Amino acid sequence: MLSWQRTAFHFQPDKNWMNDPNGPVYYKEWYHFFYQYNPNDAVWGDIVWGHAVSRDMIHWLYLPIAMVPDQWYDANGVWTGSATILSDGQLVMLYTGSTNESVQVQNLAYPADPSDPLLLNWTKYDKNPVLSPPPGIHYRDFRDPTTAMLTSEGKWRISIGSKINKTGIALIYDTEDFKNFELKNGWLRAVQGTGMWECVDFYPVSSINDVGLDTSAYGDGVKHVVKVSLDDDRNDYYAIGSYDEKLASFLPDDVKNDVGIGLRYDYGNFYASKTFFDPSKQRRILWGWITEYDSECVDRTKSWASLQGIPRTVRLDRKTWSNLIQWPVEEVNSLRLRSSEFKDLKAKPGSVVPLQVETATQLDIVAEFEVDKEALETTLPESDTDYICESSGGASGRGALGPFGLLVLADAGLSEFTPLYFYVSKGLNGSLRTTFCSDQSRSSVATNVNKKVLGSVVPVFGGEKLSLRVLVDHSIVESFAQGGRTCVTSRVYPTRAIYGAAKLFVFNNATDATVTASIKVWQMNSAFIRPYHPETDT
Ligand code: DQQ
Repeated sequence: MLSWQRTAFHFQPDKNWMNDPNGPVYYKEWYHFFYQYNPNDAVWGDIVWGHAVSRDMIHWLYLPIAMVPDQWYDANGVWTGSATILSDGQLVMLYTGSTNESVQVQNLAYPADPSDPLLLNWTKYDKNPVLSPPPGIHYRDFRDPTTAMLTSEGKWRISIGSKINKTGIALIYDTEDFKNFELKNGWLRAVQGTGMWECVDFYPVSSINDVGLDTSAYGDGVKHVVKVSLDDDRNDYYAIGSYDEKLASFLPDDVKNDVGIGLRYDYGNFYASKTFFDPSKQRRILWGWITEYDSECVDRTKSWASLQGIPRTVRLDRKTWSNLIQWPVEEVNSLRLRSSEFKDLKAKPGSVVPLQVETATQLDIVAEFEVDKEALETTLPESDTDYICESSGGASGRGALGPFGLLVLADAGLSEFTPLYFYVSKGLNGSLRTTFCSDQSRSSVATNVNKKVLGSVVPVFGGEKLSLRVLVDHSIVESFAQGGRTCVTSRVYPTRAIYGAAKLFVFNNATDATVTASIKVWQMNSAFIRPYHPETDT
């Protein structure tokens, strides 16, 4: 049923429900990926830790379930947690258990056999829970421990998300053994009005080069990122700033972009994300859960729900200094097959230009757009400089200098299509502002799916062309604008633009400017994602 919606190179279980990424880690030459999983249904519930391993984060082997709710302290679910590799190479896992009375507590688990590269068996510490909600914290508002980082005193420090009234907070604990913890005074950060902070992530990024940093890196040339998943609006927000290790507190560089009120990893569908440091390639990798935008009833019909985004490298943008750069891991390029190239293609105002590619359901697209210089100079300032994707009317609303971009997962008659577009607007002072949007309003003739226009402003420097990378995989479209400064993930459910009927177009709906596009399109192979067979897979 609805088999054309199934993705081909994104990680998802063979059936049923999946949500948050848990404890991603590189261990004995394997990438381990754990995830919130319901083994019994295609909706949330009965949560266990699913487990898969990979050599390259693209091809996966499903392993047996790693942890199930078999103790009073996780009877209502083995919820989200994180891995920490200790200085001697030992691996520890902290996770939230929802107890038999639905109290949120933190538990310790570790590999039953640390010499097993596949980490097939897990032992839960016999004195769990190691942490219960402290005074003043509601018993259902205490979850999702972070990967630990070392303090200058040689202790391990973790953060746990919570809230007090409507103020989102990140509690801080220090520990020497992951069994006994000391609650620090104050919070890593607290922001009024942001509600419950789920899945806090806290990590360093280099301000001197593009190399990823170990989670404990601190000092000169290091900035810090705090990410929270806001339960109230189900989006992932981050802030870049400074971390005072002695005070155990984080200060954003720009309070307007404080934690939970400013920047988002992704302006589409992306939640409960988590990063980890990959020592094999000196990079920080970001995993994010992509939910469904259809109904539970349909999910049950197709017998699966949700997938993980393509893992992304994440680093500081050392051109803007104000945002992160996210980019699909380089390993995804190994799926590229045949390519088609379209150079200096002119799209006149009001035009739609078909691109001759084979099937257009599994693609990696790299595109550059240049707006006619004369139009940029002569266009009169507009009043709508604060173009907002959500309220813009999408790709059919016309301005002098936009929208223009691609139509993906489109059928020949354009009864279904998903525009990914830039919109350039000129302010009264002559300055240009660029927005990137993904318009789901006409992705499907089905009525019971999300039809929002998603996106946000994207920083563009003088001399830069507008650039876009898009991964299309049947029912997911991941867009990385301007090298990964602004990212938007859409779930779309075409009913006609499927299999061989799916096409790709360039469009320009600006009224005053011709756009020149150069585009390279690769057909993408499917990833191997299958169960592990001990006899043949060792
Ligand atoms: N999902 C987990 C929680 C977490 C939430 C439960 C975020 O630990 O807060 O499945 O999606």
